Amino acid sequence: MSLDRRRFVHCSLCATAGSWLLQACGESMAVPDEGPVDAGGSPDRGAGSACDDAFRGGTLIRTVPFVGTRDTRFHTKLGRGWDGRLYTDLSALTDGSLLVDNERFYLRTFDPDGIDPDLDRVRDWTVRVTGMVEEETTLRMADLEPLVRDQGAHVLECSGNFREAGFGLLSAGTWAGAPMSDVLDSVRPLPGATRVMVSGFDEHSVPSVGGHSTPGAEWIFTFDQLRETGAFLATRMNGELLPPDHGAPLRLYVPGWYGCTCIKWVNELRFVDEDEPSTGQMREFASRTHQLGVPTLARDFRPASMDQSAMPVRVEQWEVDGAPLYRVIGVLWGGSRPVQDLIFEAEGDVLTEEPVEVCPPMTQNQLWTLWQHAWRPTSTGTWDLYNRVDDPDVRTFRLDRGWYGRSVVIDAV
Ligand SMILES: Nc1nc2c(c(=O)[nH]1)N[C@H]1C(S)=C(S)[C@@H](COP(=O)(O)O)O[C@H]1N2
Ligand SMILES: [Mo]
Repeated sequence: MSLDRRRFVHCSLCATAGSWLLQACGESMAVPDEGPVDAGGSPDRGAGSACDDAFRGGTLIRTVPFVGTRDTRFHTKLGRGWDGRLYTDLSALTDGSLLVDNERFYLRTFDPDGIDPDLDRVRDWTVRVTGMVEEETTLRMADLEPLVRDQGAHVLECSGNFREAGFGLLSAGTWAGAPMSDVLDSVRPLPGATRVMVSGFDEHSVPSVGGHSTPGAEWIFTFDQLRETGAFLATRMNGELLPPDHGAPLRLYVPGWYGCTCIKWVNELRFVDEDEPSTGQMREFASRTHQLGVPTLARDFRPASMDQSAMPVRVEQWEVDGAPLYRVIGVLWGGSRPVQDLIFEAEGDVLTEEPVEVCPPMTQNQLWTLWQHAWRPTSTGTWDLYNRVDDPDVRTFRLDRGWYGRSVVIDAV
């Protein structure tokens, strides 16, 4: 078993178990703080036809399925309450369809049945502003509405995204919402207040099976983290009012951070100081957001930002000039600046590494960028596919550990 293959097997456990196992894979856990994430970029055009040269005049034979994916029903609501999931089929991403509509956008936790069904959420929802403030107040949607503006297209990923579900806990959409910086400006914190705990409604009548999800959805941020990421309280998604399952009427969105920080059904902003303990939600997601252990204080959590990530989402078998040629299509997302040096790694009998020409190039980090690669495997059999970024200045915590590795069986070369 080669080193890389072992990396794959190890980390497939990590991704599913998502606990201390990850740390068994990680050698160096010391990761510096992430800088600000660009806000306001525009959707990328994706892999355009100008990049299809290697396949021009060829014939598409078939789409090669990924192995090791459970028989997942995509775009279907599965389970209930906290355990409610909807997995997005990423293989459908193509030129010009980089956004996922609201019915297909991944779900992690369904609309809580503890919310009064007769409540008019837009009219009567309240957000309490509490803790270390000069005066505790209550915000209504009508107070936030004047602050709402377009926030552009962003990708959202569950930190517990995993191979067996086709990495379908990942989607992208356009958002509108009230900037947290404006909300912070409207509050007078007491001296000593340095952080905000954002809480969301989280009462479901059916407990999580096996206690996978613990009640309470709260994440604590420094004021600077909320300002610098361009965090906002989202009211709209893909041009529509936020759907109930996505947190209606109000959810936090933290560009560039994992979904577990993007609290849905927000109902409280609590101002706290440096001694505030971490929340149950933060502890539940500590390993999946690559913390050092499970810090007991909020201040010892590092930003739950997404490092630069990449993976194949579709492999097509073509016949070009009488010979098989494989078109590997993938996405690049996360990170804090566009990368130029993407590598495609295929590990079968041999390990091959080939530079990927991302075309059109990656220009922003908010939305994913499509890439494609013409691949000629040297032998039939099982191949494990990975990406790597050939730039020591780009942090790739998960890529380094094979998190997004995927496998295909090649039967013609
Ligand atoms: N109140 C509340 N907010 C929550 C959660 C939750 O269980 N309860 N799950 C979080 C997690 S883990 C993720 S990945 C995202 C998922 O958002 P989505 O279902 O809109 O895609 O919501 C986050 N916000
Ligand atoms: Mo998540």
